[in-house]
Amino acid sequence: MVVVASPNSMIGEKILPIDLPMIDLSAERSMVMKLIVKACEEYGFFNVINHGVPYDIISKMEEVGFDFFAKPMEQKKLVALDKPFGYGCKNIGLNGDMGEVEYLLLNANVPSIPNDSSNFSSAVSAYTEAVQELACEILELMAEGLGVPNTSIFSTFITQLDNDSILRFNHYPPKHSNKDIDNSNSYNLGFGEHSDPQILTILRSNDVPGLQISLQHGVWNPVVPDPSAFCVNVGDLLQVMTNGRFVSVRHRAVTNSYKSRMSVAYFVAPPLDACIVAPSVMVTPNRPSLLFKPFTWEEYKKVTYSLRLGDTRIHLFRNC
Ligand code: GA4
Repeated sequence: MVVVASPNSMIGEKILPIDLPMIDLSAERSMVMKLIVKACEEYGFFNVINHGVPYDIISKMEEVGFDFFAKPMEQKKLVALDKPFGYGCKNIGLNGDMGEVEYLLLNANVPSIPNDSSNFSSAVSAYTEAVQELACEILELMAEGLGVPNTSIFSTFITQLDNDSILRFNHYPPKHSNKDIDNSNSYNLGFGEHSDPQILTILRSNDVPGLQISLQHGVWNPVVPDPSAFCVNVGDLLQVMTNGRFVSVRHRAVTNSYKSRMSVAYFVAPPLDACIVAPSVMVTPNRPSLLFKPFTWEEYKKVTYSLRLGDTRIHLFRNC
């Protein structure tokens, strides 16, 4: 078990709950664009409601996800796909990171598991298609809100058939099965602090808390879970493509609850050969030159996988 000291006693670490901006996608478009841009600049995270993803698609996905994790370990371990895909327990990535989590990592374009005797693949495909559509809409709102002339500049990466998007189911065990025995503020680390390397992440979780974001070094902001919303966050590539205007904020997941938490993250990634560079409109008097050198997603991904989970990588691509 990976036990981390109590947040209250951990030297230099503060816990400060926040309410993320809650954006109603059914509201007036020009207002939605502005709110999204503001949230991406200030928090790198926001929640969306009235997102158009049907409730039954979400609940079927949740059901097959929980059914999968309820299987015996020997069966789950059989889902061993090409690295980094497949089932994993406690080992995160390829360089020795560990956490109190089990997960299933899938190619979002083929979100299936071998010997699928349940409705797993059909439920997960329906979910992925719906969330992909939502991601396209949000990326278009962002481009429009930023005043980028080509409003599909970001969303086009997902509509390309060879996009490298992935889907991750994370299952965090409860810290204790009985809330009465837990009077401490201590927590276990489910998924250690990191930023997401891709363009955008669309996360859905059940009603169990665990996600924390860090808006300031040494301060952790727990996010209140809302199963009717999606939690959206900026990834490293979007920070680069907005010339640093949007921020890819570090976050982590802790397991301090008495109930299991399941989150499902859709990570929007471009094709491997996509060139990542900010459009010229992002060079402004406030940001008079390109902060990052152009690179391909393949180059960035290679660096990501060569480092540890908590390492920062974006600065390796900064212009001097
Ligand atoms: C963090 C975001 C996604 O979960 C992920 C993770 C990936 C993995 O679990 O294989 C990484 C991590 C994530 C960043 C650093 C590297 C790669 C584990 C790790 C130590 C699927 C991703 O794309 O990057």
